[in-house]
Order: sequence, then C-alpha cells, then structure tokens
Amino acid sequence: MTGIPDIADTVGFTARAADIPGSADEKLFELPIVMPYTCGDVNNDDEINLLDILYLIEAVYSGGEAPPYPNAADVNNSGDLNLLDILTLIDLLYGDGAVLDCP
Ligand SMILES: [Ca+2]
Ligand SMILES: [Ca+2]
Repeated sequence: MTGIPDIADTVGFTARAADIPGSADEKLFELPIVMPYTCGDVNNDDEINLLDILYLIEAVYSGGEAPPYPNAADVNNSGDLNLLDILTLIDLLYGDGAVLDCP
C-alpha cells in the first residue's frame, strides 16, 4: 500500500502467506489512519492561537504561504479556505467558542 491519506479512517486489508508445499493462510488487518495535524492549528506548531488566525489571513488574502496541512485550516469543512474559516477561528478563540470541523 502506498499513498498519502487525506481523511481519517480505517483501512482494511488482507495479508496472505503461502509456502511451497501449498499451505496458505490469510489474515485481515485494520490500519487506523490518524491525520498528522490538529484541526485549527493552521501553522502546525501544536497550539491554536492568534498566530493561526494571522497565518490564515495572510494565506487567504495576501498570497502568503499555504498552511502546511490545508485541511487543518478548513475549520468549517467546506473544502476551501476563506473568510468563514478565519471567522470560525476568531469565534473559537475570542467569541463563544466555535466547534471546529476539519476534513
Ligand atoms: Ca498553531
Ligand atoms: Ca473552509
């Protein structure tokens, strides 16, 4: 198996082993996929704070560098990064405490 997962999930696969005399056995394995980012941690420094909001503003409006894990910045799970993600982060940190929903 190869590739880079873009969603957290569980991947199942069956491994089969056989020997020359003809004996064979197989076993099902499940591999949990854990995403390497924290939702809302736009700059991937293990904290969610004002720097994440500023990073996202720079990326969305000033041609700044894209977030290391764009899905971590898509906090409303809309498929793109825009003002709504920025406002959601502001609400999380300084408002009523928005619930983040990343892909
Ligand atoms: Ca951060
Ligand atoms: Ca979004």
